[in-house]
Amino acid sequence: MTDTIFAKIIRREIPADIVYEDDEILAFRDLNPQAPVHVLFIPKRAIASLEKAEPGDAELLGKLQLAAAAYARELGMAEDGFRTVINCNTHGGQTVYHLHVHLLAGRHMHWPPG
Ligand code: DGP
Repeated sequence: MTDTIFAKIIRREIPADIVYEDDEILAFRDLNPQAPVHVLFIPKRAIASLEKAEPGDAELLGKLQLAAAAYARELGMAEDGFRTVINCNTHGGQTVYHLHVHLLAGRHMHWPPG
């Protein structure tokens, strides 16, 4: 897998506004926020996209979602609601090929997405 901007963030080679970290996960504010809270939850062990995820990644994928929900709760934004999104490949709008969960919160979101 080729190196990505997120791998550089994990290695602290470029700065990011990190809001959460554990052994397996790093979370930082999106550079181009689409909501008052827009945080990216990424696995430290890189997976290029959801399409490339394997059965052995199931627990890690669950942990990313749970970390996002826990952070929304910590901010007091979980009861009002939030959205998590994984964009996959070109049609999904993925631009960085290191799997990530977007956490969006702090405004009413609409459906369907554009
Ligand atoms: P996606 O389109 O789902 O692949 O989302 C990639 C997101 O990554 C996009 O919302 C912008 C964000 N992003 C891209 N480069 C950087 C960066 O260098 N720092 C941070 N914090 N976010 C970035």
